[in-house]
Amino acid sequence: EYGITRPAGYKVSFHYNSQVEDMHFGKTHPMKPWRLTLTKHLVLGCGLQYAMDTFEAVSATKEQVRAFHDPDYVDFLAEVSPGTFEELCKMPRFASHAPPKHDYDAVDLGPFNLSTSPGADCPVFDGMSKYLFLYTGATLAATNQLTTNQSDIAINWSGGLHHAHRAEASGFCYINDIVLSIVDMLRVYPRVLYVDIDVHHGDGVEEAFQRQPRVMTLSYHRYGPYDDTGHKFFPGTGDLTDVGLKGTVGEHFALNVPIPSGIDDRQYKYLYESITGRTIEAFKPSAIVLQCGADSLGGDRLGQFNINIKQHGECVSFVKNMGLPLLLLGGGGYTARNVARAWCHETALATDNVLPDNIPMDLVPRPEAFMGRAHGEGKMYPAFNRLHVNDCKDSDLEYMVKRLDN
Ligand code: V1P
Ligand code: CA
Ligand code: ZN
Repeated sequence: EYGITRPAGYKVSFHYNSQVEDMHFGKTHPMKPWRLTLTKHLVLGCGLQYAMDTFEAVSATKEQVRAFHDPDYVDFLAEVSPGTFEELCKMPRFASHAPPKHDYDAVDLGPFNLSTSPGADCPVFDGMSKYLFLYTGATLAATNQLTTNQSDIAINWSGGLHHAHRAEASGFCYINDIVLSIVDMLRVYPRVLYVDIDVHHGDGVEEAFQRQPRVMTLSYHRYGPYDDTGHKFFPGTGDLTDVGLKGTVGEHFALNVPIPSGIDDRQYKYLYESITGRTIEAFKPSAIVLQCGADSLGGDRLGQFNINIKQHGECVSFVKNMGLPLLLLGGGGYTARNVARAWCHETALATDNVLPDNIPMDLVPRPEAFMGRAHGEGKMYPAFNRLHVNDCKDSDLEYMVKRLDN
C-alpha cells in the first residue's frame, strides 16, 4: 500500500517478541513497554515487514547472560518476582550483594539495586524475568544474524539497555544486552564501534569495555546541572575528559559528547556527523552498534533536547551509509507515541523505504500534547520545534569538535 520494497543488495532482519508488551514497571514509572506495541503496529501497518526478515525472539539463556553478568545476579534475575523478592534477599549469596549507596536515594534498595518500593528506578515487577531474558534474546538473535552474514542490518527496538552493570541494575536497565552483543561480536569482528544517541550517557557499555581497545564507545548525552536541587542529569557521568580507563590499553577508546539542554537539529547534526565521522575514520570499525534511544527527541518526558524525528533518523542513515554490519537497538524514549514514530521511520530508513508524511489516522499513534497544544495531528513526523525552554548556544558546542584535532 505504501509501495514498501526490499532493499536492493542487502538484507535487514527484525527481532521482536510481543510478550514484552504486557509488562508494567509500575504506575508512575516512565518506562512503558507498550511503546513497543505502538511501534509494532506502526511498522506492520506500513507494511515494513515485507522489506525485512522478521524473527520472533526467544529468551536468552542464563549461560548467555553470564558472558558479562555476575552469576549470582543472573540467578537472582531469573528467579525474582514481587512474590519471591523478600525471600531471595535473605539468602546469603544474594544478601552479600549489598545495594549501592546513592546520596539521592529516597527508596529502599535491595541487592543489585533492585527494589519493590514504588518510585524505584529498577523495580521488581510481575513477569520481569521473562521480559529481561526476552529483550536480551532478541538482541543476541539479531547479533547472530550479523556475525553469520545472514543480515547486513539487524534491528531490536526492545533492546539497548545501556545502564546495566555486571552485578547491578541501573536506570531502568537490568541486563546489558548491548555488552552481551558486543562480546559476541568480538569473536568475529576485530573492532566494534558503539554509538549511543540516547539522551543519557551509555555508562554501562563504556564501563564494560573501558580496558578494551577493540571496542570504541561514543555517547552523545545531556550532561550538567539538572535542576534547582543541584542534581545532575542521570547518570551524572560522561564528561568530555572521560576517554576510557587511564593507564590501560583501553585509554582513548571511549569518547563522550556532553551536551547542554535545548540542542536543536542543526547543532546536533553538526556535532554528530563531524565527531562520528572522524571516529570511524580513525578507528576503522568492522561493525557498528547504534543505540537509538528516542528520549533525545523534543518533547520527551525525561529528555531535554529539541531534536526532531528527521534528524534522529539521519543519525541512523549516517552510520548505515558506512556499509558496515549494523545493529540497531532501542533504549530510552518516554513520550510513547513519538518513540513509535521515530523507530518506525528508522525501520523504513534501514530498509531504504520512504514513508509518506501523512499516514492514515488509524495507523498513527495520537500525537502527544506539549507546550499546551498538540503538534502534527495526523502526521508521521510531528514538528517539535523548541520544546525544551533552554537555548543551546553554538559557542557551547564548538569546543567539542575542536578537541577532535588534538
Ligand atoms: O534520576 C534518577 C535517580 C533516581 N532518583 C532518585 C535519582 N533516575 C532517573 C533514571 C533515568 C533512566 C534513563 C534510562 C535510559 O537511559 C535507558 C533506558 O533512557 C529517573 C528519572 C529522571 N527524570 O531522570 N528515574 C525516574 N525519573 C523515575 C520517575 C518515576 C518513577 C521511577 C523513576
Ligand atoms: Ca547517549
Ligand atoms: Zn535515556
